[in-house]
Amino acid sequence: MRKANPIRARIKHSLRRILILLVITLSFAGTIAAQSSAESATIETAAWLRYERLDSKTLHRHSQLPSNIVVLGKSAVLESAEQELVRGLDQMLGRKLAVKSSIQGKALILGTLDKIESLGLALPEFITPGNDGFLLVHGRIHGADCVVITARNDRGVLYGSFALLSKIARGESLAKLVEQSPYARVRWVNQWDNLDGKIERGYGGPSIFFANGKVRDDLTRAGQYARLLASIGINGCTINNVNAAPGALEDSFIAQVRRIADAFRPWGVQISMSADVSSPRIVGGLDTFDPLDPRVAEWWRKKADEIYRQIPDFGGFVVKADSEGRSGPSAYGRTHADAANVIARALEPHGGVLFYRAFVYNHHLDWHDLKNDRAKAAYDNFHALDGEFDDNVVIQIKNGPIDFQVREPVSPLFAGLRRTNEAIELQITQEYTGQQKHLCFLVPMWKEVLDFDMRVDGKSSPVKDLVSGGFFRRPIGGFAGVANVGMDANWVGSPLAMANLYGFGRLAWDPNLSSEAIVDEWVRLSYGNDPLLVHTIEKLQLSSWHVYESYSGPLGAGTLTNITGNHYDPGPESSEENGWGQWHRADHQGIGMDRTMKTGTGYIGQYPPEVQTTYESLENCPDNLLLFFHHVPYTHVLHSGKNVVQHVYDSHYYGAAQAHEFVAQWKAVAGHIDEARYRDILARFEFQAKEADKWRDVICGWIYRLSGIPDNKRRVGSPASKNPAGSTVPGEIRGTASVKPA
Ligand code: GCW
Repeated sequence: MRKANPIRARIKHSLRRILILLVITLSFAGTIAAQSSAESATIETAAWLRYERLDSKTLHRHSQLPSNIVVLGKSAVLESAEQELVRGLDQMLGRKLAVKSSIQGKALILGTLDKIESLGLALPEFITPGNDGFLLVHGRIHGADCVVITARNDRGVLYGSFALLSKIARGESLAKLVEQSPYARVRWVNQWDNLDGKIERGYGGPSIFFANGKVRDDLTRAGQYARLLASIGINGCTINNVNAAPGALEDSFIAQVRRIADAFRPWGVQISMSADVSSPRIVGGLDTFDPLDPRVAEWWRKKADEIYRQIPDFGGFVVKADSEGRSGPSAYGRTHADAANVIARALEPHGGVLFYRAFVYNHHLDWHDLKNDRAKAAYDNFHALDGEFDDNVVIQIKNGPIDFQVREPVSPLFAGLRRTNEAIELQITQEYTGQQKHLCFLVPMWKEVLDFDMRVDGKSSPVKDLVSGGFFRRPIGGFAGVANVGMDANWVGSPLAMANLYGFGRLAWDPNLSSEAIVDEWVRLSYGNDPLLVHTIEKLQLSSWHVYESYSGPLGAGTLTNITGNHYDPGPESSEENGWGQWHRADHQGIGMDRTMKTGTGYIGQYPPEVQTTYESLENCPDNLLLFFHHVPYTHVLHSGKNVVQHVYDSHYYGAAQAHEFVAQWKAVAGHIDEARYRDILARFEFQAKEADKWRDVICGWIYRLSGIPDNKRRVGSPASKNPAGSTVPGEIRGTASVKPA
């Protein structure tokens, strides 16, 4: 028998203790980690509606706020407003509002204008809030000082309630009266959700609406989404992909969609659906979908009646036709106006609207023909039909003539429809702008688009006034943003990318807000008021579009990405020699699309005369759109004094260096934000910096191989450089005519 060794026994005992301690420590640490990541997921899902507890100074400032809330009137939307105020003030100020049914002393009063006026409160004469607008005002009612939130409709009261909460969260004073009205009636988001639960160009996880061909049983996230949308004034959401599955219009499916409408209704957000124009044949079993066939008109009428029976506040349809392989009126030799009007007439008795997308182009264009130009397609297809669309049709036009590139001129069609309603389509989801893996705050880009003056009839006519309907005095108009949120805790796949959803809503409400003001609101609401954190995130966001552009799409050449593949990696050669028309025509002599009237495709002729003058000549054309409008030799000297190829080198090295700077800037906020979110965002910036290096090397190598002109700073093309003969980094592929973009 082996004798027990006391020393060994002691060691064994100690080891066991260490092991037990280790297990306890690890599992405890695990709990903390799990807790903190669960907490940070909750924070991210709350997005800009966190209602974080305010510091004591701010708490003191609001000590005079009433402790009672009285809601005049009854509706689901008013109830949401009441609950939101109760919840928000409790979380931020620790003040539990008492819900009262009548006014006794100081109160926070919510109600539509007629109700408020009946209390004898004289509202300032000049205040005439438009539909959905609101008034936030102090007033004496029954001898007591009250805070009043009023509007023409319940939705306006809800918007006013969110505005009050936002002011409190950002530490703003409530002393001044606030009157706000939205710029346009249409403030919609589009979701490109497929019924199987996948989202086209969605980077935030699966659909919040659909799974396995059905509407999800649990629509909690849908309700939370509607609340977020309402808080920024969005009043409509198209729930399914514009590449619409006809099955979405089956009666059995509409019955399911009704549940989504129910989840959205308390937030004043109408739902709408994308519809395939061939539905009368595919779903309805007719032998045609010819828009001029009375049986087709009858089918749409019955379908609309059925939808409104189930969803009385249904918004309408969005249609993509004759585009990228979708069916369309061309099948019967009919026009887009025919196709739009037949559906619009079915919606009209119910107050519904038909959005018809202008994104119609031939994707089998002959690359060899120098006169061919995809950019001309929207105007060519729709301008001639101006005045032929019914009053409840809106033509939904992408901001640029190609497809959400990192920089494009504005679509000339905005100025080309005088007797037709229009809406601008912006892309919140970052398809061509880094797919949420790169930081790219798009509000500054959208601002440039919306502020661009089209000089219609030689008058000031910024795009925002064309799309709102203000300039041409149209009954409907506005903004549609492709949001594509998903089930991820942070909705879009990256916490900082939520600034784009917030910014879209704020611009749709008021396009005159500055990018700085918008990002400041968003940061404070989402991250609190720590000065260093606020300053750092604002700086990062505001520079991010230019940085992304400088390494992915210089001089207006379009995003030089892999267009026949993932739309993400660098792949400049994939644009050429195929029918998709995203060409930049780079060869050994020069680069750029000649779109001039004199020698090129004539695209510039689609703009009003003053804009033509800006773009037609090399002297006037801004550098940042040079290659969109002109084909020039690589040695062409820009307004900046550099030649084209040197600009490409410099901008790529600058952009990649800036992406590395992002990492350093972010590191400065350590300790100013919870550890989980700090690390998550740090990892994202580190990844982006590596990706920016890849972009730099691929694009610099590509342009060097084409031009043969080395970098005068010896970074590219000289034997001593890191990139001597151009890169062969994976992701650079040659395009083929037959491949459909992924
Ligand atoms: O750019 C293309 C996208 C497609 C999208 C299409 C469109 C929904 O790559 O994914 O399809 O635009 O806007 O219709």
